[in-house]
Amino acid sequence: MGDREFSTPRCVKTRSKDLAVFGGVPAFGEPLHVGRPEIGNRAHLLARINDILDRQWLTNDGRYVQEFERRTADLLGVGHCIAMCNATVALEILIRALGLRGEVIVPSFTFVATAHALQWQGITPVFGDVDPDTHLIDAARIEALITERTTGLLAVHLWGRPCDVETLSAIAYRHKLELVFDAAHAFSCSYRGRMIGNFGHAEVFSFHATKFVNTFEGGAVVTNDGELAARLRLMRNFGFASPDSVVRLGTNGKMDEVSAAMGLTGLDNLDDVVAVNYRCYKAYERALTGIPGIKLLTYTDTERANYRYIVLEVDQAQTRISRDHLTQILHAENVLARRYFYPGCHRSEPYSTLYPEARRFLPETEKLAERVLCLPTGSAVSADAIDAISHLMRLAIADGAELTALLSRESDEDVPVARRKAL
Ligand code: T4K
Repeated sequence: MGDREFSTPRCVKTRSKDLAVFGGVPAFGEPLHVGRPEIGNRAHLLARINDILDRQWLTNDGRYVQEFERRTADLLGVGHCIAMCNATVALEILIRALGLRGEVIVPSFTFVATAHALQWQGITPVFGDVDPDTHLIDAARIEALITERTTGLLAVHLWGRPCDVETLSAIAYRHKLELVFDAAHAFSCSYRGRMIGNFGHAEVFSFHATKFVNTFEGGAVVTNDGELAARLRLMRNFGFASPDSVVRLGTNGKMDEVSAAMGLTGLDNLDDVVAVNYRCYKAYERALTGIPGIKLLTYTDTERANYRYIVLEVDQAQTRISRDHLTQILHAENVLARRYFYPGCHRSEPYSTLYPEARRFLPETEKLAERVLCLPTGSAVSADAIDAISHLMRLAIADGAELTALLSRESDEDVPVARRKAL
């Protein structure tokens, strides 16, 4: 697994007055991040980087990028992998290569890059609501959004869980729309036993540092359409067909060699990372069981998953403490939980100004944006840390109403001490 950095809790708290938000000692001495990168075998990575330096070939379709593309395509059983500098640029190049224009239907409950990739090219993202159980775009509501300007569907396999590909494909076919997937989270995941990467016209992965396999920064388009793949290769390299021949408009979307070396090291390590993530997921499942108002998003055992995200929903009606106050409490304990994907693209700029009415049509997105919380996982998080995080949540929820009252109160005094005295 390479370097492990288990963060051990330094104390177990039994009373909510000892929480760090009230001035107590933080349960963890070091911050526990969501999205901590997996480094893999450092010696193998450094050997590859040394080889790159010795060869003096640093970028522009080098041998490590080619190997990364080949191994990725083999792993997914897909015809073509075109590695890029990040997933946002990969989405932009793909959207342009397919000639999308007008309006494209996309979920709002996603990282803002999904919508930006469209808007950046003058395409209107039309936000579709999500299914409250899966957090994925609700296929049943898509047809109502289609107009004569709609040219495509850009669905997102959020948290690595597969969209309803079959229904989306049928809609796309019926309305002659391009179907593409933002598969940023879904590397090494499957839909009905087939690897993600094989669906729609093309799919886009992210290999950002925070992702399941990382290349520091990086992304890729994968597709089974050879003609599209050739176009994408030209477009990611300024349109160069050969050294002196530019045959179309292009940009610089290339992945460099050191990034590919990191990606290859990640591919070597892939099964170990899945095993670690799975253990963490199961440990959270056990530890969170029975906490009222806390629901852990589940992965289907019949599909291949990477278990990269631990996603909770906080139902304040039961916890009597909001997701945001819970986040505040965890942060004070050095557990840097994240509110992905708050507040939703439609409430972020430029969309909230351009489409101020969007929220009225996105009730499930609005609810989820208030409820979802992602917890730290992966090889940097030990079983003890998971127990401690779950224990902190249990403690906070047991006194939910009192803590809500205290945390909502503003004071000019030393706030943590004043709050502690009040308990
Ligand atoms: N589509 C979807 C559905 C996506 O989720 C994303 C990216 C994209 C498209 C676009 O992919 P790229 O163009 O990025 O390839 C982070 C990532 O920057 C972003 O890639 C990712 N999604 C998103 C979900 O998370 P932020 O704004 O949350 O990043 P930041 O800096 O707050 O870091 C996140 C957490 O990771 C923190 O807890 C710190 C930790 N971290 C981060 C880095 C960079 C580390 O521990 N080490 C690190 O090196 O967006």
